[in-house]
Amino acid sequence: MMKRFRWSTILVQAALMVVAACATPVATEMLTPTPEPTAAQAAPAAGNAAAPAEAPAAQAGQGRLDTILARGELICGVNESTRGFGFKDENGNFNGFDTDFCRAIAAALFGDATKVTFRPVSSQERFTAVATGEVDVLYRNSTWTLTRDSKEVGMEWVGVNFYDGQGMMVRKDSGIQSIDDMDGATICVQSGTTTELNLADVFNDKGLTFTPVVFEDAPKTTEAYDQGRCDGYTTDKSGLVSQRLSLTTPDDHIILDDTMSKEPLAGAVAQGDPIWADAVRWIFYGLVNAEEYGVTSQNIEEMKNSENANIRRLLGVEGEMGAKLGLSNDFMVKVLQAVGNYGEIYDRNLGPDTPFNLPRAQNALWAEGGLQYAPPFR
Ligand SMILES: N[C@@H](CCC(=O)N[C@@H](CS)C(=O)NCC(=O)O)C(=O)O
Repeated sequence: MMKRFRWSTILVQAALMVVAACATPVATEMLTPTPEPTAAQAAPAAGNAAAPAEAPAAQAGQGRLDTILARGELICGVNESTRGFGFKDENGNFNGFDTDFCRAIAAALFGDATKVTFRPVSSQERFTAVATGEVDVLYRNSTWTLTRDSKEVGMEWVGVNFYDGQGMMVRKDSGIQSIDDMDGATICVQSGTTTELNLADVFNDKGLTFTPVVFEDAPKTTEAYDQGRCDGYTTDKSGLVSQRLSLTTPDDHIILDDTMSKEPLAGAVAQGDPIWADAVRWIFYGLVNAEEYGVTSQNIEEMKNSENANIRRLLGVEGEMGAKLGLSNDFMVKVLQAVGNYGEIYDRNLGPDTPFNLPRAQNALWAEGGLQYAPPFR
């Protein structure tokens, strides 16, 4: 049986965190919500705003992988205000679960995880940044959907690194216990997200009315909710755990048990360059396989002597797996030395020793009842 994600437990633990996540309230700026659309108007295309008509194909004769190798560094589109996932600290350093996947790619390509420039991208602009080639890859709590996988948005998705779902935060003293208690509610939500679309779907399905108050970024959305302008605040549950910490009194707020959607958060590259997409995809699969085979950042040398053929292929001791992808055969050795396996990345950013202490839940390996399952290196 799969373990249930216990958001109430997480909240208590997350409340210990002092510094705000996902949003630093904008103290001086006027809050200017975009015109409040009706539920029906809120739905079309908001999750795919600013999408280009078509993704550019690889430059003549030179694919993205070659371009990046020639450039000598990776450019990775990330979040800068979601602590735990993608966050720019006081010193300008980027850290978080998503940013470690960027580092993994840099390690695979250059044997050096520092050869990456992090480019913060907003919800609205992220897919354009990928499709126009401004960034090589996107790791920014982005949900894989059909439309975003189509020519309309032009993404190629490269493996779900975090299975999430949309949630709703409300004030504890509101008496609200589930979304069913929210008829007529005003809900703070961020534009350019699946969140905005799901909100309309869920309330419409339940026959409930609501008024969305839409903001362009997380800090503005959080501040508006904190000021009491909305009865509820909705985004990915991971985002809510982060956002809640930036409220004046986090303990006064709860995340409801309702899960409003599936939010498979994944890396993405531009459509039209399967060589690059495969390289990124198999770096991710390598991280998951490494955890499955018990290969960690600490035991690589020992594991190179393993008689298990899966491990030998993963570490490039046997076979030519890297060469088939245009990478060195020991690319996963470099990745694992730099960032560790999937489980190590998870634990370092979200695990028991972090303020989040998010249970692996759906993000456990398939063999442990979760959904993380990587095809074989052979
Ligand atoms: N997974 C959803 C939501 C992603 C999203 O943009 N979430 C917000 C709420 S935490 C965010 O990351 N905001 C960061 C910001 O605006 O700085 C999607 O792909 O549309």
